[in-house]
Order: sequence, then structure tokens, then C-alpha cells
Amino acid sequence: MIDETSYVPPKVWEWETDGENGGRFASINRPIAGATHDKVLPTGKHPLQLYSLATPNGVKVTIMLEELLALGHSGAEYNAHLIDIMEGDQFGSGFVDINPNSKIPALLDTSMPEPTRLFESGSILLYLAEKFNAFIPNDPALKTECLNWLFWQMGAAPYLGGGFGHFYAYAPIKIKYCIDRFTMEVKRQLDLLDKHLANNQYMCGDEYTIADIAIWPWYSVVINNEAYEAAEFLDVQSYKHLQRWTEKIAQREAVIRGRKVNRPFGPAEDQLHERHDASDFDTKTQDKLNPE
Ligand SMILES: N[C@@H](CCC(=O)N[C@@H](CS)C(=O)NCC(=O)O)C(=O)O
Repeated sequence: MIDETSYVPPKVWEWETDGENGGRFASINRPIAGATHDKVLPTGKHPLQLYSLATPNGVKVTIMLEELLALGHSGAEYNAHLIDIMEGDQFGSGFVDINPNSKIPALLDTSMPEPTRLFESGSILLYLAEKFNAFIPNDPALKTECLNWLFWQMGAAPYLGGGFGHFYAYAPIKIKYCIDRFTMEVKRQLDLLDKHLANNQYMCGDEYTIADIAIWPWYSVVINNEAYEAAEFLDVQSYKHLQRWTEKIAQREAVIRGRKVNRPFGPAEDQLHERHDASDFDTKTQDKLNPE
């Protein structure tokens, strides 16, 4: 049993590979960057090769790609390959070549003279928005506001997931100090979004942009109790404007499609493990591949 009150940090921290304190992510947490094994990544026929998983960070990119395709941008056609982070796929050499940070999502744009690697979901959204001139305002002031919120999300998510979610839902022991600290911050984030959305239809006014596409996957799962089972604890019902925005975006066809891609968990009809063709949504979800 871990006794958190009597722990005195040693002079120099050491990695206890057989320690009891790894928690749920013990098998993938490492203090060393780089590949652990050789593995060539699969590739498909489309210009964009996505290596991902349907966590909120992964869903941002599949929603963006489905939104671009819905607008008629055929250059956004993509193959989505499943990366199982609990099995350590993010440490394979092919994946690390695309993302040295070993985290999903990672994207390869093969339509360029030299294939372009992309990692960090915010960088991927910005790249795609600029490449197709879509979901990013043309007006300089609005574009700046869009980027303000995009980068806000990139900084805020680690407090929500890595801080609050980790200590509230995943840590092997409940530590009041940590839960209080991150709940304070997450409630402040929820209130910030609620107040902003009281006066704005979307994050940048009337236009649906990559700021919404970045923020929605994280805060909708908290509002809908699909992450951390914390909806009651966080009193999400009280954030009415955030709820309105969450529900409106959830109804978009591209959002419904994007959420299913690279999803090996949840209801069978929502699980499209890999997406190699638009028709896969009709024929390759788990309910179709494995009917009862
Ligand atoms: N800031 C990164 C975060 C990406 C991230 O944390 N990905 C997680 C899944 S949501 C991951 O791949 N974790 C595997 C690991 O940490 O080994 C982004 O937005 O792309």
C-alpha cells in the first residue's frame, strides 16, 4: 500500500520499473523518449495517412478531416490506421519517425513534394485549415481570436485530462490535495467556456472553426459523462451555454462520423477501427463486421 504522507523524495529520482505506483498507465509510462522496437507503419492509397486512436486528441483530427470532406475537399481523403497506445504502438520506429513525442494523433501528408510529417493535434488542425482554407476565419482579427482559443485548448487539456482526470478517476489512491487542485482549475475552465459561449454562438462568434473542433472533443465528453464519470461531481448541469454549444456541435454529420474513426471501445455501431474509404462507415463498423 502506498503511504503518500511519509514519502520523502530521494536526491535523484530513479525509475522503478517493478514499482507498485505505476497505476493504470504503468505499462506505457517511460522517462525515456524514442522507439522501443522496429515497426514499419501500414500505408494506404489516400493523400493523408493518419495514425491515431479516438481519444479526444485523436477525434479532433478525424472530425476535421470529415468536415473537410463534407465541404468537398477530396484532397482531405485519408486512411486512418489504429494505434493502440496501451499496447505501446506509439513507441514503434515508424510511428516515432512521424511523431518523436510518441503520442497520437500523427499524420503524414504524402501529397507534398516530400512527405510532410505532422504531430500535435493543434498543429495538425492549423495545417489542414490553412492547406484547404477552411474552418479558419479570413478576417485577421477573427483569425487571431480563433488561434487564441486553439492554443488555449492545447494548454488547458493537460489540466483536464492529465491533472483532474488522472487524479479523480485513474490514480490508484484518491489524494484530496490533487483532486481539489485540479477540480478548481477544471471548474474554472468550464465557467470560462460557459461565460464565453453566453455571448458567442461558437468559440469565434458566428463561425464554426478549428477552435470549436479542438475544444469540443474534450469538454463534450466531460459534459456528457463519457470521461472520468465526473459529470455530477463537477455539476456540469450548471454550465447551460456550454451544454447548448456541446449539443449543437454533436449534431453535425462530420462530427458523428469523425467520432467513430479509430474507436476500439464503446457501442459496436460507433466503432470503426480503421477507415480506408468513405463507405467504411456503412459496412465496417463493429456491429456490421460482427453481427450478433
Ligand atoms: N498535446 C498532444 C497530446 C497528445 C496525447 O496526449 N495523446 C495521448 C492520447 S490522448 C497519447 O498518445 N498517449 C500515449 C502515451 O502517452 O504514451 C496533442 O494534442 O496531440
